[in-house]
Amino acid sequence: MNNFFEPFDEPIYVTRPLLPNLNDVVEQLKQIWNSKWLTNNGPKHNCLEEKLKNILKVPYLSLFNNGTIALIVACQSLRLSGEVITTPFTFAATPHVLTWNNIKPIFCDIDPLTMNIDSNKIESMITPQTTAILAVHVFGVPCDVFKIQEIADRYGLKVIYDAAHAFNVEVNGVGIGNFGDISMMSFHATKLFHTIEGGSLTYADKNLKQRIDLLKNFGIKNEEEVVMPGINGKMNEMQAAVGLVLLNYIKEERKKRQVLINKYKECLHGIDGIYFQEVSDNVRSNYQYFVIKINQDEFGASRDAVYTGFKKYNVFTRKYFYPLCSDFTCYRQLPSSATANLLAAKLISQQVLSMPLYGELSIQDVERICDMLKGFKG
Ligand code: T4K
Repeated sequence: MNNFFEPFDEPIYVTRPLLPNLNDVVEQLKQIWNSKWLTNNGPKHNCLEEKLKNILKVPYLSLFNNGTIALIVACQSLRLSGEVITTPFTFAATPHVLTWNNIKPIFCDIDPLTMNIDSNKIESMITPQTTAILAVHVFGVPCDVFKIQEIADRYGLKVIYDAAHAFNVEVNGVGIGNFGDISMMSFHATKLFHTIEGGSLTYADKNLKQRIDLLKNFGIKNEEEVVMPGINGKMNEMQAAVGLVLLNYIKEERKKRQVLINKYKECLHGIDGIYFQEVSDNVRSNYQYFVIKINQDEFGASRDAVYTGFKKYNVFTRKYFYPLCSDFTCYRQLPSSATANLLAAKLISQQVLSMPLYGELSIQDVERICDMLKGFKG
């Protein structure tokens, strides 16, 4: 492989957190100091919850200290048990949440174009033990939400969406958090909108609000009544304050990322063996990730060679999501982890590469990264 380029002086990571003006955060912190109210449903927490409900166009929302705890509570709140059908092409948190609920993850293959759970294969994975489908809007691209709901309704299953990547995504103008019984969004530092660590559950069932809010606060109803075995899932006031400040920045950040993705697509268009994730026209994207697929036979170099090659230029792409969760030592013995069941997921996990994407990158940086990629072509 020839290379004609100098490495970047500073490392280029797959992402960098969106950081607000420090003075704005300090102002928020002063208010918290004065109030002496640091956590447990404080004013910042409640304010952020209200604002996010409007932005995400959802009727009910509960904030959490991170997305993983939120997802654990989502399973608890719907009283899931037995088996839940999910995707192996996701972050470790997704199947782990099932395991923490004493539920067996059943891995279903993915659609190679969207990289989401293949809705045509879900039905064949249903058994008498199945209680739900836990699908992931991977990289913020929506699942086939209508087909999944139709299957769930036919079999009496619950649907939870791991929408960790899908903050403010919309389908046909409807907030993504409205689909299924419950959706979880992550507000981790690596996300478009973040609270350093954090997350939320959104849902349409009014009755769930009380149950979810009890579950995230040890099940404490009042000073003398604890009504269920809850956990500590509360978002504190500092987290909420960072979120409140960042709400003023996300529109601009989303726009910058859109421009960068357009540049990536323009520079990489027509290169043999480079493919993009498919997104339907009815989707309002959040531009959370930019992911390419590298077909080794057509490109002349493997995904791993490209990943390693980039490092020499101080560019740190990521192989999200390799290895598949079904290949983790804790899951590989499951019958649904068999390669024959997950042919598309296996292939995609070997081809996929998450490219650097964050508002601070310049157009020139993207052009340079694309030129490097072209230099790896065999
Ligand atoms: N479901 C799905 C589908 C998910 O993707 C995730 C999380 C969850 C559930 C769980 O949600 P949370 O419980 O996390 O809310 C990162 C994130 O930590 C994780 O939240 C995210 N998914 C996952 C896809 O990416 P790592 O292990 O790859 O992070 P790390 O530390 O390698 O960071 C990636 C890059 O970001 C670094 O190379 C540099 C940059 N970075 C990172 C941090 C933390 C910074 O520049 N500053 C920072 O503070 O998991």
